[in-house]
Amino acid sequence: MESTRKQLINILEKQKEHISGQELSDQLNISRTAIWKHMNELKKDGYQIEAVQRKGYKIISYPDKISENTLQWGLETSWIGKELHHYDQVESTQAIAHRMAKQGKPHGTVIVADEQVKGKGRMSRPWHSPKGKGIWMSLLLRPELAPIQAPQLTLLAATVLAELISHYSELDPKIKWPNDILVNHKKISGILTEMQAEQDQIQYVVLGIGINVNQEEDEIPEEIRHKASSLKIESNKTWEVQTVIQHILRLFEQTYDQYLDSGFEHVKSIWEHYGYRIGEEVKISTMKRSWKAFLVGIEPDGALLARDDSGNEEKLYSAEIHW
Ligand code: BT5
Repeated sequence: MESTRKQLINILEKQKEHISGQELSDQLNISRTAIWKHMNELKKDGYQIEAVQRKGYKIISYPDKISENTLQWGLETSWIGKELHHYDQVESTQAIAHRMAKQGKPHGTVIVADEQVKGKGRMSRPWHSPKGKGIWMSLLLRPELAPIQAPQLTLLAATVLAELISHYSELDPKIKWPNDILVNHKKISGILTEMQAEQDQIQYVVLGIGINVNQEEDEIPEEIRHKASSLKIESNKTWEVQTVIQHILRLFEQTYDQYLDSGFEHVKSIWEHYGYRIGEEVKISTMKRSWKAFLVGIEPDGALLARDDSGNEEKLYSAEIHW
């Protein structure tokens, strides 16, 4: 059952003109005094509401502050973010998503935080997630896929982020295998996919997305400043975090549905279109050897395909690539 507040917001959102207190009270089946109290609460939350005598109420502007309501407002997705949890500060949205997965929360549940104090990357590396400056978000997915296909979801998510940046700015994003989004050779986003699986079936996947959005240069930790950046630094404009989250969720849903319908081929070609140094020669070292290779593209199991001078192709899962 939707809360009265949510229903009220829904009605106001659809309204082009003012709507009278009486009409709201009829539709929601609550008293006019209760409507008035809700309006005051909304104003406290940063909604600007115009109240005109004999005409009624109308929303003039929405709060800047991110909340569950404002994120869901106008989201227009069919399954992602139907259940959405927003926090001011968390240790890591990944941990919350795992907990929610175990509680049985549905496919498409989204966890967003303004700040993470123990944000993490792969192999427990730290992920810097300062307050209000970026997108720190985890998606809970329950795909009917085999565990071996899970890396495809990371690759898919990377294409969504690259497409989005490319669409909403003049920037030229690149996807560095396996999971970094670079702009002008600097990392502005990382993806962390964690999975719980039984032999041949994924139980759930927690897909963590971190994007540096509005940091200034001096807000990037000094030790990573040479290799990390933000959308703002690179584009010279401030981005509206909330709008970017909504775009990501919409495009993610669309891309994911298409992927389930028609397979990985489409994701692969978009990935390769944005792939960093794909089609170029790089130096690669593994435990066994070090050689020069031409990067061909990605494989359905998430491997990076490289070809050496004699035409031998090799699938790389973990190797040091001298980008
Ligand atoms: C990643 O790991 O790139 C995955 C990052 C995933 C973060 C999201 S945020 C929401 C969710 N909740 C979490 O707790 N995590 C996910 P990896 O490829 O291992 O990169 C980590 C490395 O990137 C670090 O060792 C630093 O060198 C660098 N780094 C740390 N914070 C950064 C930042 N904000 N921007 C760019 N680089 C960063």
